[in-house]
Amino acid sequence: MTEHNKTLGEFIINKQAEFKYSSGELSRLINSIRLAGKIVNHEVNKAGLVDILGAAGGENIQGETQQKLDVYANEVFIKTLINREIVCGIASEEEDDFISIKGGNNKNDNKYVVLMDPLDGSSNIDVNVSVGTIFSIYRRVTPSGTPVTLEDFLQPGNQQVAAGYIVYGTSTMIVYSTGHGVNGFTLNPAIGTYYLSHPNMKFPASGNIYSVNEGNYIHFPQGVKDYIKYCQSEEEDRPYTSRYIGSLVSDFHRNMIKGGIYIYPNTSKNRDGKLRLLYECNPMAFLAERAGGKASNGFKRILEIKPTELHQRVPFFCGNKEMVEKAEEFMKKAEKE
Ligand code: AHM
Ligand code: MG
Repeated sequence: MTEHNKTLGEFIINKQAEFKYSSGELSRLINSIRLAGKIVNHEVNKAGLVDILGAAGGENIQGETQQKLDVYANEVFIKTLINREIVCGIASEEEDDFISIKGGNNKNDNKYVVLMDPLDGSSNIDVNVSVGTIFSIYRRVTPSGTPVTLEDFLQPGNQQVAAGYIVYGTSTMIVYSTGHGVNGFTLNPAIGTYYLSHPNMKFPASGNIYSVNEGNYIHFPQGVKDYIKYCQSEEEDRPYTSRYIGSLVSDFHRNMIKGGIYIYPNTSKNRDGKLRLLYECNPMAFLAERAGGKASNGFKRILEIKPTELHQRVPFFCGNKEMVEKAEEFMKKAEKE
């Protein structure tokens, strides 16, 4: 069988032995995420039919109340994860607090915690632009048999055992890593099967795309302003191309394939930027590093930041290693001046 004929199901089974805690539970956990992704994909693809099927908050023709898609995605992922009895806790962008989950025998002996953004970039749905799900998986640090605590969720990103995203785009793809490389699978919607379409994804050696919301330029730190001017200057292989979808998963996905940097910096209005450390930046940073890229807050590695709050925000510079290092150089220089 060639790599490209391989389905995600087969790939998970083949790779299970590579994983250091290979009890099969992590494989089942990834399986439940791929299933929830299919359900959400089905719903996201119907979003344009809102006038026919009913808007969020209203009733559809069957008399069912329509939910906002991000709330729907949150419920689907939570239900699917709870059903498998592998996860002892879930934190979500859609939930103020974490959820504690008991195992099948009513004991607190499940091993994994999942942190997720069930539908990132959901404001893009109304205009038919790609959105995504982001997930991050850790082993709990508190003793098995006790309920999970905040400590299980506030682990630095370098403790992640797996992370990934689903992009609901022109095709639906799941891209994830359990620590050994990053692999991408494309959904064949006709038969509901994901195929390995992007084995061992790597950022190209150099990149020429920068992705940042330049509308906020006036509020950016001097280092980011200087880096943007550098990207736009006519020297060597520059000016670079500017591409910004405003959907982190899609911007990251494009930059990993084509070579680029994504920046959501701190601004004079938002001291810590906009993106969330635990379920947006850490999983993307984990994938970036596994794909030969880099992720930083402008000064230090994202994966080494010790979280203090579930929903904490962090400035985010992520993409080709060289490009992130260059941006860091400008940040450092501007700080000294
Ligand atoms: P969300 O979690 O509320 O959807 O916000 C996250 C999104 C990212 O996907 C995207 O990169 C960013 O917000 C865009 O923000 P902005 O519109 O400020 O550029
Ligand atoms: Mg989000």
